[in-house]
Amino acid sequence: MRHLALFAAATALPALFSLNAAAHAVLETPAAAAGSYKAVVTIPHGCDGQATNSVRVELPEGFVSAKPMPKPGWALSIEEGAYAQTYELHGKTVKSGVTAVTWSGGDLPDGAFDEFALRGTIAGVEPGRKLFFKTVQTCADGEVAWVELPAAGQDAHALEHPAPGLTILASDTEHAGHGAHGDRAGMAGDLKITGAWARAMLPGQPSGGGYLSIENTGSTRDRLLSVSSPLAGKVEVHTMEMKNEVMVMRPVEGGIEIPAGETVTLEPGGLHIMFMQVGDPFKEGGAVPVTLEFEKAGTLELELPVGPARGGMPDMDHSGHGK
Ligand SMILES: [Cu+2]
Repeated sequence: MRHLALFAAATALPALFSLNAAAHAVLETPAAAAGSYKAVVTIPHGCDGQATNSVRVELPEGFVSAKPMPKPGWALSIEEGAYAQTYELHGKTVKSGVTAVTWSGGDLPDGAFDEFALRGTIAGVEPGRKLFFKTVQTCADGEVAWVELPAAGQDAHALEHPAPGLTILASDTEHAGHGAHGDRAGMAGDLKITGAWARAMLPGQPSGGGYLSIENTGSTRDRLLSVSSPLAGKVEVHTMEMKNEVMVMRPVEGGIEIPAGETVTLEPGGLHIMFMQVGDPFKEGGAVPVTLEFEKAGTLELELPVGPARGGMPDMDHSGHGK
């Protein structure tokens, strides 16, 4: 009965996603600007029905000073080496670091998915370029190698086993728009907006996601009251949670609090901006103008560059992962 009630309630919401098996290994956040980045590789299924026992992720040049996240039940091994380039990070010269990470000895059933995470810094990569995290999962009798790279001009979706890709966005000062309150791009009062992007939508898809971080550099709390865009009939801020293996999104009531001195991040799999009643699906490489309205800082207009459609939680790309 609880089940029925949940489904009845859920269908009344703007969107509902079931946890079906996704076809590809992807990065949870498939677009980011230079700076700190958490690479979360999602392994969507096993090898031909077999459980996955190890996962090796090769780190691309340009993702430096990386540290893997240990996983209970999995042994961690790290490969280190020299980078092709030398990086200046926080006043230090960085020439080498982790180049690959393997989580092994685990048991991830074919019918389940899991995430393998690393934190590092994106450096020395031009906006618009893509970094690829080649990933190989090994099972008892075989492996699945997510290592194919698209040729120039080729659609990565045409590949059978594409390597998880990360699109590098222009840094925020370059793409953020004009603050109504100040002369610094991406600033509204004490609030600083970074890492803003929107996900490309597929033809016929009526709604899409937007993501950004809001840092409150001031000493009083603020609140994001609303988001609007001329490209969407309706825009809401959503939370996302798992209920009985069903991903349910619901609008946040009363806005989002931005506590003093803290950063609130809207990202795939969590809080996000939901653009609804979108006439023309957002296309990768485009931009979505938005107006953020804050309780204290007032309004801020900025443009969200449109990143790739794929990536994110395997069930949340709104596409069903058809080929
Ligand atoms: Cu949503």
